Amino acid sequence: MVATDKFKKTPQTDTFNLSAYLKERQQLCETALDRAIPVVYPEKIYESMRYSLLAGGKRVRPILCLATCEMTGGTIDMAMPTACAVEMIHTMSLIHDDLPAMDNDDYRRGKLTNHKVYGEDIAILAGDGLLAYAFEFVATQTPQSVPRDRVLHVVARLGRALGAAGLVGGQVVDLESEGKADTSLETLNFIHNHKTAALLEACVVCGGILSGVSAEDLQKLTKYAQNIGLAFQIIDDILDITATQEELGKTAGKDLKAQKVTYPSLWGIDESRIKAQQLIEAACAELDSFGDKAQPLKAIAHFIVSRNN
Ligand code: GRG
Repeated sequence: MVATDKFKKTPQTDTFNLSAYLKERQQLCETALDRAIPVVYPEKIYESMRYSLLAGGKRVRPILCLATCEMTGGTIDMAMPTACAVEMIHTMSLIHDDLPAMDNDDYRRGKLTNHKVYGEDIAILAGDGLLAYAFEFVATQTPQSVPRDRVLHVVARLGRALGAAGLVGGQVVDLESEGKADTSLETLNFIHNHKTAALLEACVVCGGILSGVSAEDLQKLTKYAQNIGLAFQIIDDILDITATQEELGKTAGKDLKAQKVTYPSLWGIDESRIKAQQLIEAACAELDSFGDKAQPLKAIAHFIVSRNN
């Protein structure tokens, strides 16, 4: 995908041009993802996997993984296979989330959803294919210069983030909460800490694991990521109310229709924005000890609350 102007509202500082940084990183990720999955027999499944994977998301997750690895002394090459894997996993979760049995959506990333184009059977399998390939890709494509125990650690960390202790668990409670106006803040936090924040956390933490960070720094990265993860979801909830279908690339106003309790439904839009901003400030404070090297991750955190899609 050609880098678009989707980051044009990104905040700038005198010393760090986030728009340029994001566009460059986005392009690196697009190229790597395109190369990662060639179309071979049986073509239909590879085409279906590529249809959603290359449909032009913001690539926040792989960029977080690359940025963390670099900030902590590693290189883009060390982290690129894991960065591709987290985008494959994220994409599979979107494909399954959009299925009629779950959120039942017709549009995603500005295009018809996978099951609308390929049918439910192939969409389920495309998600399964992306999930399995993500782990294969990390295990086989991470450069040999990265010690194998780090690769094993990444595989385990990703697995934990996705299963019943992570995305899957969050999705289950989300499905159970639909239409329940008495969903508590505690339940809402559980849903989004698992459904959204767990993968964002894994992206950051895995970037650090690949470069071999200390346990102390891993703890700081974890706190940074948990804070941006929750802020990401608060903004997602706000955008569902305030943004158009064109801006979002998916159906807008779905939470209200599904009678879902959201952060803005509990706190109002203004208060939700304040809370998201506070989470971003707390996230950035965790990175102070990394000095100037933390500029990209801090700027990405601010982008998360200023984005319009
Ligand atoms: C992972 C095994 C496994 C199963 C998936 C369906 C499911 C279980 C979980 C749902 C997870 C989900 C869809 C969470 C929502 C996360 C979210 C805020 C998505 C939007 O992310 P953006 O804005 O989207 O980064 P783009 O398109 O830019 O990548």
